[in-house]
Amino acid sequence: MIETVATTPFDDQKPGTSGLRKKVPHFQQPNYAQNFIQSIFDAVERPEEAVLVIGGDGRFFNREVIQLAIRMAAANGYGRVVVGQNGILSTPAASNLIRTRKASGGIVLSASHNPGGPKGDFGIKYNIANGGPAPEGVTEAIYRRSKELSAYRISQAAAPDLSVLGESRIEGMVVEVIDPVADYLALMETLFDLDRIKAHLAAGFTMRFDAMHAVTGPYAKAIFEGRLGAPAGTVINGTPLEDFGGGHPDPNAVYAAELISELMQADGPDFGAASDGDGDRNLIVGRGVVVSPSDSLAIIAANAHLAPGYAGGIAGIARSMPTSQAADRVAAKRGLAMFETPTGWKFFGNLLDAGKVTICGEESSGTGSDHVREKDGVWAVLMWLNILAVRGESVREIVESHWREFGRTYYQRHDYEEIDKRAADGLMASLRDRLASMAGQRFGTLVVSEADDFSYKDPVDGSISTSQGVRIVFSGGSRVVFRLSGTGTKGATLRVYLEVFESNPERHARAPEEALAELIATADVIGEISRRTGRAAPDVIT
Ligand code: VG1
Ligand code: CO
Repeated sequence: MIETVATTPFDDQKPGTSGLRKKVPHFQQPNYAQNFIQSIFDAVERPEEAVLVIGGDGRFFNREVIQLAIRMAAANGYGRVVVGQNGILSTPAASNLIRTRKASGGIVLSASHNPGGPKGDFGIKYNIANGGPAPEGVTEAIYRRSKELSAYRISQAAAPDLSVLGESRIEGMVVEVIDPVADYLALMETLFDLDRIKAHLAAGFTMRFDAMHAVTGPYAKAIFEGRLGAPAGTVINGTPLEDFGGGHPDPNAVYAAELISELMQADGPDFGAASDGDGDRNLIVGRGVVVSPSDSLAIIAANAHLAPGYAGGIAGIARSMPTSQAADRVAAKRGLAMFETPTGWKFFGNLLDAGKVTICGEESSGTGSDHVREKDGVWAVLMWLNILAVRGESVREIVESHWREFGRTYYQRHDYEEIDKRAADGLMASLRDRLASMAGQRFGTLVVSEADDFSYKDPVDGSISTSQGVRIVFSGGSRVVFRLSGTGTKGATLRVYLEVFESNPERHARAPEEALAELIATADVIGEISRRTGRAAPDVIT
């Protein structure tokens, strides 16, 4: 029996950088999740009897919302739902399934790297038929619908048991419960020389992977310990938990500190990696060296041809605007196309679909390629392993030789979290007001050469996105970028991105904080950060 339930709209269901993200209690308000899911079903393009992929990162409240989504899909004319066993699907695995199963879209339940549990964060993200995050035109349509919604449709039947693989029906709709890893592993087989990596591991190369009690646990165990034969225990924190074991599933120097400290030991593993809540981010560490995500993007772009799936070379590279320009230097030297997009993976979709780029990346630990339409944590780890197996060098040797060839781009991101929203808006407004008069101003040894508020015109569909972050470029190419996060759930988060280029190899061994010291001080002067936020230092440096 299908029921139509009367509801009243919420006014805060505007998706941010990556879907709708709120605290769990906020999502638990009566009809809150139902309204948003109905708004998706009403707003998106889908044929009759369409296929819908549903999965999530296993965080608290996933189970309830997956049941709702299945019952609502059955009441809204979908023909088939493909769902991961126990509701588990990493974001890249969901993207892959949407593509291979010719689905009209997918719903991914995740708040990514944000903490989980009853007081933690929850999120709902919609991906379109190409497997990628809904572009702004679609998220706007969903938001508009959410503001006028008066009813939602739901089946009164219970959703099937998601622990059992196979097909069942609810109303007329088929529910297909699948192994979340199998299709994904099959895709990785086509891209990488897994046998060669396996041989490299068998020959004594050692690694550690921290799944942070999040979604990549089952993937990592099946791929690294299963397919590649790494010893049991290679994957740590490999069981997905609803609250991520009380941790913060964000693979950076702060939350993956234990993994990093193991890799900094002289007798530590050769290679370490971690992924985030929903499996789309990656951290790459070598013995004695943490690879910055911007460098990782550049190194992957320069070496991708060593993996069989990319042996023909890559078409081009795209990076989000705040990501360092290290990848641009690879593109320039190798004669590759280079694109600079706003923050968020949704801006890469058109470039990938049009074949303009093969490799994409963001400074926030996101790297990926045209194999899916999301960033992909396990993919990045396998790409590094493939490169390491072929080159037979250490991570440190690969990083240092990259710097010698292309120069080193010192980089840091400083986050000021949960600051007062009005203070944050005031800071950005003041910067924007001063942009026109900034060029030519001198701060210590730094002279501003250009200053603007980044806007982007999509080269494929011509859509324009404005106010994507304030960029201040100094003569010599150093850069500071200011932007507000679009994924937080409390107050505002100010992100300050800093980079300095160094071509001289004799100056490549400095600590980033030393190389960036003058720029950091200048960013505070220009952005009036401490004065306006009351903070003497950032909460997180990555
Ligand atoms: C952050 C990152 C951005 C990333 C987004 C989603 O957004 O900066 O690069 O695409 O998270 O990543 P923001 O607006 O907070 O800066 V994930 O792993 O949450 O899907
Ligand atoms: Co994520």
